[in-house]
Amino acid sequence: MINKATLFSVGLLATVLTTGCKTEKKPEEPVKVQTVTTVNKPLVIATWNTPEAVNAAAKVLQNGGTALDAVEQGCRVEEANPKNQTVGIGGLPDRDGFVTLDACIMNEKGDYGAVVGVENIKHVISVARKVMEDTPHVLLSGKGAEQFAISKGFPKEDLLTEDSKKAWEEWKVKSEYKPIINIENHDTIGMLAMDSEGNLSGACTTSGLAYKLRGRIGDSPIIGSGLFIDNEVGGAVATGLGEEVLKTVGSFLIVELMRQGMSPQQACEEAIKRIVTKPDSDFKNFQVCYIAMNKKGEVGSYAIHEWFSYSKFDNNGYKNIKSDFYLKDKS
Ligand code: SD4
Repeated sequence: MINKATLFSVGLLATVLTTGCKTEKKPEEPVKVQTVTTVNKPLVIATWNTPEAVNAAAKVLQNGGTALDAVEQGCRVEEANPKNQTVGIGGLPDRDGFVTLDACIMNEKGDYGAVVGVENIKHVISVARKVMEDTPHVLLSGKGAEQFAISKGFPKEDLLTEDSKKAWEEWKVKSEYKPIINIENHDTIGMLAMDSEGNLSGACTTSGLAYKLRGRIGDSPIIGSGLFIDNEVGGAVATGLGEEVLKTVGSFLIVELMRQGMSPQQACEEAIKRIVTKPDSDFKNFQVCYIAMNKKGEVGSYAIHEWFSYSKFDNNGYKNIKSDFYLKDKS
């Protein structure tokens, strides 16, 4: 998982400028410090087995694009995929039959934009980016977010596909209102990328918990919970039962733990530990998974339960990584 071959070296380039003029001595130029990274780039990781999305993001990076463009383009692939019932068009609705989407994006400067509870607009990740870049705000919700998207030229469309409608109608027969994520059935896409400049960005997009209460918002669009980036340190993104991620501010926690010296793997494990060791934690009945990347291009991942996997693209190509990174001792 962790690329031990990754090298990270810092070189000092001192530039001494002379004016050739003895009478008029220019102040000495500051020493220029150049960071030389040989990280295994381009580097993209994402939750679940999402080859199309990750390859699309990698292509942006290979063409010299920024990490921000890469994560946006990658997430758009899943938003447009009607077969992914946790993201974009085809997302499972809330218990009243409305598909409502949440998304956020964060760049290397620490800027962030998000939308929550948006109906009728498929590419909410791009709306989130517009919030970040074109408004003085960071978070728009519901109708206002939809109006904003329409004002920016996003098309309005019905997001409830026949398959998702059918699934909702079947669910309604029993109407089990317990908001527990089935451990095998969630595909929110959270993505982190590092570009050729070594800059990090991240994005996360979801229709949230299937059959949620109308108005419910999870972790995915919330800064520090579903996603956090600090370009000095690294980034983290979550999937799973959002309430638990929100209560532990999981992604921010992981980045701060990496800042203190933990590897991405150790930091993800610690963030899961915070959830499962809470008094009366019902963790045997829900799933939370994290992925993280640091500035050296090391990555890590940890989940409460089995069946989580993540996607990685580096200069060895695409890989879906399903290894042993979940809590084994559940006593
Ligand atoms: C949420 N974290 O809304 C999201 C759900 C999720 O794959 O990750 N689904 O709580």
